[in-house]
Amino acid sequence: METNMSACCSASRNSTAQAQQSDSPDAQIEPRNDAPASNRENMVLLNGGTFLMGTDDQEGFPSDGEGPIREVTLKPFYIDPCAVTNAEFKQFIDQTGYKTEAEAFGWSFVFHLFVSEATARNVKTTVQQTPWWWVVEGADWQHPEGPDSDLAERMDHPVIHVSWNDAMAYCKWAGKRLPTEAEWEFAARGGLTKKRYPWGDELKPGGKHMCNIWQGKFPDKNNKSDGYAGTAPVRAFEPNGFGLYNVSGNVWEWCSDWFSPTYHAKGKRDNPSGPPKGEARSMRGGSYLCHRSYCNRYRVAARSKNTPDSSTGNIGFRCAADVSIT
Ligand SMILES: [Cu+2]
Repeated sequence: METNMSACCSASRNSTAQAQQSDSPDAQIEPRNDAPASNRENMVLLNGGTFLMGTDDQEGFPSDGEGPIREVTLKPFYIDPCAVTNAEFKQFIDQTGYKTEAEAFGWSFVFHLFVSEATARNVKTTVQQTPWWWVVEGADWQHPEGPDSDLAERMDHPVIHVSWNDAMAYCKWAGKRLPTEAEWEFAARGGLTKKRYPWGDELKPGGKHMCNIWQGKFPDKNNKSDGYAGTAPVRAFEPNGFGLYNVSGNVWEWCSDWFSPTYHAKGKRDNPSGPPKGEARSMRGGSYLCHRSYCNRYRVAARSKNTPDSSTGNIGFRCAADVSIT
């Protein structure tokens, strides 16, 4: 089961696939006129300092490189309280005309239960190891379940079907950047030490749902007892101690680091930013598809990865920014 466990929550584009796009997707992007001065006020300023990163939790996946628990020190930084929404991403697209990689490739990965009968007839490819991921032509951020879907009632949900490269382009426009994995984990912990979740060690304190994950039998029956089968609005559920929403569950969030399961065991502990190169970028937080029986990665120390041009219906991002020294 180990293969399935490590792959259940994401699917990657085959490296042989070629997008009809110039080599650097964000090459044409100019920062918006009002960036960055006007867009810090809605961000959360975190003081950084030294915290305990990683876990040796029995529920964890040591092969993902969740451990060892180590002291990591961070400079102050800003981070968004929420993942980037469809409304915010639309503003970016409207101002720049940027074409996402899902649009350039002409398809993205959609979870099978969301695909309409009409769209399903055109699906030719599923992912062998993870057959619940379907290659849906015409699926992109504006059409999350394929060409016959839209964003109605979901403008306050996180944007999905965005690749790491797309997220970087958005950040460039917004005058922001992606958080490092260390910043993401520091922020997600909300000031707590060595806890499993952003709110503590118990998944449902007092029986209360704290995040958007899978309930039921994965991958065929989602009971939706947390209220959602797919994405939830970015401000659904309670924020953590730092005022961040949905760090656990809802959508995976891209981080700036290259992913390595081992690098950080010896790598630097002072503002670490990951290995100098790699094949996949780190993602954090887990998604609405995560379930304890399969992919228990909505824990705050859990990690995953995907290639920078991959997009799925359960990966989004939130932005961070430097604190300028004056
Ligand atoms: Cu998962």
